[in-house]
Amino acid sequence: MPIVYAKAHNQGLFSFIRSMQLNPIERVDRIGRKEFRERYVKPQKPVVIRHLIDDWPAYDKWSLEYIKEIAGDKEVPLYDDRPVSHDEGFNQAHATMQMADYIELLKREPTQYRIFLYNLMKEVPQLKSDFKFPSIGLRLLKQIPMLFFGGTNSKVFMHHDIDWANILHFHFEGRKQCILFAPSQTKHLYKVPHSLITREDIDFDHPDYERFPALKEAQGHICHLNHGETLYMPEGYWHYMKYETPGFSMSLRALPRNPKHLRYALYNVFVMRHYDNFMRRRKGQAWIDEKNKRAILETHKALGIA
Ligand SMILES: O=C(O)CCC(=O)C(=O)O
Ligand SMILES: [Fe+2]
Repeated sequence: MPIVYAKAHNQGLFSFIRSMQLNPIERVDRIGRKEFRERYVKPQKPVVIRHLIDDWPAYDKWSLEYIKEIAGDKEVPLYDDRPVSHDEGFNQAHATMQMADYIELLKREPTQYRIFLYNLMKEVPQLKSDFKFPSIGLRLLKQIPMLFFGGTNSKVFMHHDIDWANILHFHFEGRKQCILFAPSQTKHLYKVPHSLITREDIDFDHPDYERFPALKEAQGHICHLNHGETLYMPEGYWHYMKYETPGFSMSLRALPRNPKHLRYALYNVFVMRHYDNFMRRRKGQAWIDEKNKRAILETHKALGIA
C-alpha cells in the first residue's frame, strides 16, 4: 500500500490539500552487483545506496569549497525556474557566472540559479581521479559524468532524461529531496507533447488537484539524499529534485536495455528535439502554448476526465 504523505497545507483558511501518493524509496547500506541486478535493475525499481562510494577520494574531498578552489575561474552556464519560452533553444542556459561567484551565491542566500548537466570534468580533468565507475552490473558510459548544482529550495522541474538511461545519481554536501515516477505513470502526469517535461505550473510538493485531478491517481516514490548517497533511477523515470540546502550531484548513466526504451531515446535525440526547435522557430510562443493546452486535454481525454 502506498503511503500517502498526508501533510496538510494551509491554503486559505481551512482547506486541506492532500499530497501525492509517494512511497519511500528503499534504502540499503551496501549491495553487490548480482543482488543489485536482481532486486532493482531487472524489476526497474529505484533504490538509495548509502555507502556505495565511501572509498572514492570524492567522498572526503568533494564539497562546494573544494569545487570553488579548483574550478573557481570557470565560466558556468546557469538555469533558473522560468517557464520554457519559444525564443530559447531546447535546454538553453539563462545566464553565466564565474564558478567562484556562483558558489558564494549558493552559500549566501537561496537562489533559483542551478547548474544543470554540466560537463565540469572536461574543464577540470583532475576531478576524474576522484571517482570510480562502480562495478554494480550497469554498463556505465565512460564519457559523460554530468554535474548539477543548486541552492536552498531550488527546484529541478519534473522531467525524464532524453536518452531513457539508467542513472546513478550521487549527491554531495547538502540534502536533496527526489520525487520519482515510473514511465507507467506518465498518463497521470500531464506530460507536455514533444518535450521531456510535465506541465511547468504543477507544484509536485503541493499539487493543485482542482486543475490537475489526474495527479491524484499517480503513484510515485520519494527519497532524501545526503552527502555520499547514491540514488538509482531506472530507465525513463520521471524525476523532480528539490535542493533543501546548497549542494551538488553527479550522474553516471547506462543506456536503456529495454529495446522499446532505446527506440524512444533514439527518437528523442534524432527527431523530437529537432522538430520541437523547428516548431518554436516557426510558430513562436503559440507552439509552447498549444503544447501546454494539449498536456491537459490529452491527459484528461485518455483518462475520461471531463
Ligand atoms: O538534481 C539535479 O539538479 C538534476 C538531476 C537530473 O536531472 C539527473 O541526474 O538526470
Ligand atoms: Fe535528469
